[in-house]
Formats: sequence, C-alpha cells, structure tokens
Amino acid sequence: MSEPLTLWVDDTFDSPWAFSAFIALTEKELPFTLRGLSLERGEHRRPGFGARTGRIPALQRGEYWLAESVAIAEYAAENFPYPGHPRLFPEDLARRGECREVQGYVRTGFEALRAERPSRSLWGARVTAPLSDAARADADALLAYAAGRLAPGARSLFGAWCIADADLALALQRLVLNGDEVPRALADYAAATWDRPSARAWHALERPAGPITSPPRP
Ligand SMILES: N[C@@H](CCC(=O)N[C@@H](CS)C(=O)NCC(=O)O)C(=O)O
Repeated sequence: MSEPLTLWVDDTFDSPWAFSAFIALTEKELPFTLRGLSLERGEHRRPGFGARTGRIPALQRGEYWLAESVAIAEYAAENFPYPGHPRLFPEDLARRGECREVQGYVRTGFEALRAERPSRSLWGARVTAPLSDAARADADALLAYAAGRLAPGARSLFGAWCIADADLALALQRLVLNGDEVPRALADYAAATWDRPSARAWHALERPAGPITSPPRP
C-alpha cells in the first residue's frame, strides 16, 4: 500500500457512520490508524482535519481526504478489490444495488427513532423511556423493511455478509439493546453482525468515562 490509511472518527466512538466506516476498513483487512476527535471541543473544525465536509468519519491517505461513510466503503471496495481483499459489496450487480438501497434507507428518515434510541445508547447507558408514537412508527417501518428483506433464519441480507448488514444491524440494535420488542429472527440477524470480529473491535474501543455532555449522535 503506497500511503498509510488513517480513519478519523469521534473520540466517543458512538457515531453510527463512523462505526460503518470502521467496519468497512476492518472487514477489508486493511491496516489503518484510528484517530479520535472531540466533536464537543470542535476539534473537527481545527487545522489538521482535512475533510471537506468538516465531518467524521473521514479517511485520510497521504494528502487525500474522503468523508461520508458510504463513499469510504466504496473507496475501500474499489481500491482494495476482491479477491485480494474480502468483499464489502455483493458480487451480483442486482444485489449490489439492493445493498446500496439498504445503506441509503437507514441513513435517511427515522429521525424520531434515532432521537429516542441514539446510537450512543448502544455502547453506553441504555434508554428506558417508551417510544413515542412517531418513533414507534419509525420502528415499525424499519422492522417491516428488514423482515421483508431477510430470508427465514438468514444471518446476512444477500447470502454472504456485506456492508449493508452492518448498517441494518446497527439500526435494529437501537431497538434490541434498549429492550424494545423485536421479532426473534431479526434480533438474531442483528446479533450475528454485532458479534463479528470487526464489530467487536469497535465495541472494545475505550470510551471516555463518565457522562458525555455533547449532543448524542443521531
Ligand atoms: N452522511 C454522513 C454523516 C456524517 C455525520 O453526520 N457526522 C457527524 C457525527 S455523527 C459529524 O461529524 N458532526 C459534526 C458536525 O457536523 O459538525 C456519513 O455517512 O458519514
């Protein structure tokens, strides 16, 4: 590899999009340095952080900077292709399109669900308040979509694991880990990705002790 890779993320390690980018690079078996920035202290607005969007996650490779978690996964897939590296996207083009559908779907909408079951609760204090009607409607839409996509007993969307499994698993874990009712098959599906070595490596990152005062990530 010509230039080393650095993945810039939040130093609280609770951004769902940072999670996705971390999983993408880890599943590709790429060596990379993980750099955490305090969004609370505005470190992502200081010189030295070169993402044009000013947001994490961002991938740095020498002078090259790339933000947006889906773009980072696609960059990794195209620059470090199969068979030299494991696949992130399905081989079949129809399924690959659907993989991107899942990625897009979980990244848009669901505002009420994301606000009431923030990703921070997946690695920190759980939320106990019941879902509002709006968040319940979001949850029902998500569960119906996931159930419609998954074959009975499936542990991945398209036969072999792909990056959309990480994104959909995280969306479902917002409900599962906070004790909301989720059909067993969907909970088992989400747990399968949550237990992959790549996800375990993210779960194991050392997070700041004590209460985090910055607004929770969506
Ligand atoms: N669509 C982007 C979302 C990235 C994003 O919203 N990052 C947030 C943290 S979760 C951020 O950097 N916020 C700081 C800011 O916007 O000032 C992706 O998928 O990477």
